[in-house]
Amino acid sequence: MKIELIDFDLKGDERGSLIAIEANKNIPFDIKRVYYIFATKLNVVRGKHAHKKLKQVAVTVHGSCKILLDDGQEQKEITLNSPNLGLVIREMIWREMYDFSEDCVLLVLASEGYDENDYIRVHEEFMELVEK
Ligand code: T46
Repeated sequence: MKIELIDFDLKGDERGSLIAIEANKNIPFDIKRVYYIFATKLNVVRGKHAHKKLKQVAVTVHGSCKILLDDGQEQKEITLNSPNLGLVIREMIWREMYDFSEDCVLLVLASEGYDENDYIRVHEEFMELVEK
């Protein structure tokens, strides 16, 4: 599985840093929704699902966490610990997020609005679909 990481261009000067995110420029889709995950409790595993259509980019704008990606054949663990780095999570990829630092703010840019019908929440179902 190819891991797609976006290295955001850092606009830094003597005042500090700025990163600009733009749909179809440094993000490979139209951004229809933005959400962020924070104040995650110790030892919590979030995610544990795949999406049928949704594409996303995840950025730890503060702190760190780990993300496991599973395409049905291979699993890879990515540590996100920089606001400079965006992880692309495409459709039909099982994801789990864990080892959140106390101060982690995980920003997620999504290609579609929220749709519960787009979620695959059972791993066996996900495996059946990817094997088809
Ligand atoms: C994903 C990973 C990376 C909404 O009402 N609107 C939203 O846009 C989202 C994302 C969630 N919700 C509600 C649904 C649940 O009642 O917020 C609650 C927590 O959502 P969930 O349990 O799905 O959160 P995670 O962290 O397990 O998964 C989320 C995204 O849902 C998912 O698409 O890929 O982050």
